[in-house]
Amino acid sequence: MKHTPEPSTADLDFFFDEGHHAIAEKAAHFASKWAFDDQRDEDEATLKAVSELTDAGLTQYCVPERFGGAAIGRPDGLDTRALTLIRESLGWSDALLDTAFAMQGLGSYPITLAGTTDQKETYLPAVLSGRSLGAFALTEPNAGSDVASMSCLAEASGDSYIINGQKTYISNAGIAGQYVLFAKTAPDQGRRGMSAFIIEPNDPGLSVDRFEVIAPHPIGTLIFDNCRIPKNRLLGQEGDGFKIAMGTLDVFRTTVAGAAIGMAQRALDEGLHRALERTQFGKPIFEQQQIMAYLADSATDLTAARLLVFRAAYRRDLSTDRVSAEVAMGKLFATESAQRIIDRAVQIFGGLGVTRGVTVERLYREIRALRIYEGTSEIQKVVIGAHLRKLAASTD
Ligand code: COS
Repeated sequence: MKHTPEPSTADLDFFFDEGHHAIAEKAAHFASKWAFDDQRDEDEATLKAVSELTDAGLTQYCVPERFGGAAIGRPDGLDTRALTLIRESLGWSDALLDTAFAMQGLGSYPITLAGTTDQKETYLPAVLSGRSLGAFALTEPNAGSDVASMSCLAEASGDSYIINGQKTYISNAGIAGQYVLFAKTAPDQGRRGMSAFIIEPNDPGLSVDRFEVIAPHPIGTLIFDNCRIPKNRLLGQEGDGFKIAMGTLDVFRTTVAGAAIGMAQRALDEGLHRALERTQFGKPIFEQQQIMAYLADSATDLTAARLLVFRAAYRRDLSTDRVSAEVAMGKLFATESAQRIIDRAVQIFGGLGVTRGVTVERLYREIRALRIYEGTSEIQKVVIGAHLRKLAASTD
């Protein structure tokens, strides 16, 4: 069995520039050294992850070159291929490690995208140095896929905004150094009434309620009770919130797919090794055609996923067009196929596959959320469908 992740730059070189190979190697090396610990405290493990990812030079890809980040891609943007390659290796290793990395990007990219120079200079260096962890607060108890139906309210009052409402399923809740919050400034205007803000952990009126998920990492609900923030924490203009959120997800949905590919690769490695080692009916179970077919299907799924995902990342980096449909296809196929690949690996392991502490059992829990967060599989199909409708209209 391979003990290191195998980055996608090896055989998909047509999608990559020279710098990508070194980034992928660095991430793979880091991921293979990182030790998973089942008994850990999630907050401490996340802080340790961010600190080590920073020291290893990986989080520099979460901040644009113009603000001290890595010199790759556009100087004022992020390189999707670099982020996706890094998450591929981190997903192979440990979902908490992957989430810790992803949040440094997801929780700061709206500032990169829409912040003033002052806002960028205040928040991005802290993300870059690992001093500040990021968080992205979009979802509410009653507004998940239907983002525009959110009810969290930000009312202007003199030189402040007063915020009331709740945000839930927020990774890094309680340990983030800055939260990007989406709230309504014009509640009667649907998505056009959404705005984005930067919230600091000590803002008066903010509290956090934590809960646990099947693959533990720091996550919880943010409660805003007359939370007052200065007006200069608005990102972009009032009403820009929906576009900032969608523009951010266009980058990070591809990286979620990268993490899914890494998890799937790990499951395929584990399943193949087990199938070759485990003997039943007098021969390795690999020789049973049903098991061989599982592995063949998994290898084919994984290869197709890698092609779709890195095509989306490549298009996002090189094209100025919206690439939401390609991104959606990548996330949809990579997360759904990773779930199938991991499920087959559990099946190959038999009873051992559902035993606590065995890697495929952990992967089985880790992959599940990726089909939901940053847009469910069903929402990805809505995005692809909307693209098809638009194509049909443009060729009529
Ligand atoms: N970049 C820039 N602008 C974008 C954009 C993007 N990626 N995606 C959409 N927009 C703009 C559109 O151009 C359109 O602008 P105009 O109003 O000027 O025409 C506007 O935003 C609305 O776009 P669209 O019509 O596609 O939005 P819908 O309301 O039909 O659909 C869905 C939105 C359902 C796709 C969206 O709400 C969604 O992605 N939901 C899932 C949310 C999610 O991922 N939650 C997870 C939280 S993070 S863990």
